[in-house]
Amino acid sequence: MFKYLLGSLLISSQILMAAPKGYNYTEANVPNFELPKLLENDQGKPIKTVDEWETTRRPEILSTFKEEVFGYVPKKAYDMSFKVVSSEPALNGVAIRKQVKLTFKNEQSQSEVNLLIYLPVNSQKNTPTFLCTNFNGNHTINSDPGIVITKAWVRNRKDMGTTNNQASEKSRGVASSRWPVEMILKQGYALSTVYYGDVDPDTHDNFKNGIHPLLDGQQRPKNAWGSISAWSWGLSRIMDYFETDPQINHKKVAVFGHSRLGKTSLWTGATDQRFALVISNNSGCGGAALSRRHFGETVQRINTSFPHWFNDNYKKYNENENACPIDQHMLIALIAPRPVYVVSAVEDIWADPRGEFLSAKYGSEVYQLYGKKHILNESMPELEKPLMTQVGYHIRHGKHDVKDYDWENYLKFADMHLK
Ligand code: GTR
Repeated sequence: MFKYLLGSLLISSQILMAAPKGYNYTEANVPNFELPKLLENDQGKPIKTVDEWETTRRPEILSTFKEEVFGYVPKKAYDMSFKVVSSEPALNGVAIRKQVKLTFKNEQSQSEVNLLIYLPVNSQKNTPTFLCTNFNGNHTINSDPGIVITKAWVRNRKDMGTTNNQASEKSRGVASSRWPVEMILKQGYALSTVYYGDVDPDTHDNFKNGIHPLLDGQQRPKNAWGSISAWSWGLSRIMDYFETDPQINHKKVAVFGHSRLGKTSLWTGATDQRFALVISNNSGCGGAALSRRHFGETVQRINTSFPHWFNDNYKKYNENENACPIDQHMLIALIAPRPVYVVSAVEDIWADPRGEFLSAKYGSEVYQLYGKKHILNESMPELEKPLMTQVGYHIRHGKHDVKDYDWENYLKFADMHLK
């Protein structure tokens, strides 16, 4: 009994930690709302065919997301070059560790992004890959001593031995619980990863760091890109690189991200149709969760805590979600007909698991239009009972994190669609 009580105390303190006070965590308090219609254009005309979706409605929704939420990427010219820095056996011989430097340059500035690729030793040609953003540097995903340590800005964290916003040897492998590299390789996939801070450090400095000096002009309009859009831009540049690398099958790239990086993977899938499969892990507000539910994190809160993630127009919808011409089910729909997998964790109430499920469900309307298997008629599944059609969803035990259980299912889902 005592053990049980202690357990539930621990769990509730974890929930509280991850779920700030003063927000709604009660289903009964979710307001009534009407979602903007996917299959009706801005003039109220019904969208009945794939052709109408692709030529009118999809472009409408995509530009609304750019205008009102994530922002436009500036149209400035730059040169891009790729350099394979190293390629050698690693992880006790099960992998080839390849590291690639992407350089971007114009008259304004120069910027570098470092890509780490683990290829299965027995599959080094035309290999499908997961492309994943990571939170703390490539060197944190595995204790492999050969991984280059990022020189970019990192968050100061005692547990990671980071001071003065610089990473060090101490943080090698600290995030390895989220990265079952061997499991992924064994199933015939490469694992490619990039530190998101290489593209744009996640600290608000009025867009002076990362890729911004290369592409931004003097003035930033209200619809200028925020950091999520910048991180996505970086993933698209890595896709440009993949198109030149015969070791990677660029037609079979699954883009994956957790939390803010799950928001990023969804936006990447929406903006760049070269990505074959999209995975959002615990992406929450501004990701898979429906904003109109006002459950857990809200638009106002996210725009206040992270004013640099979205564009300035998005702030119009602080405590005013119903005025927004889109909601997040439309982000899922932009990925159609490509497979998309949305994942929640039951204790991650800040991210609104039910809202994440409902986006996948309602976004399915467009998958249905394509004649793909979808989850439009499903109700929220029980814990650890994944739904896997062209649209996938699962909710697992535990908190805001990435677990082996999640990866086991990503691999199943990828096998279903990419093999
Ligand atoms: C939280 C934020 C969430 C989520 C998370 C993360 O603080 O409120 O939207 O993005 O950070 O990325 O870990």
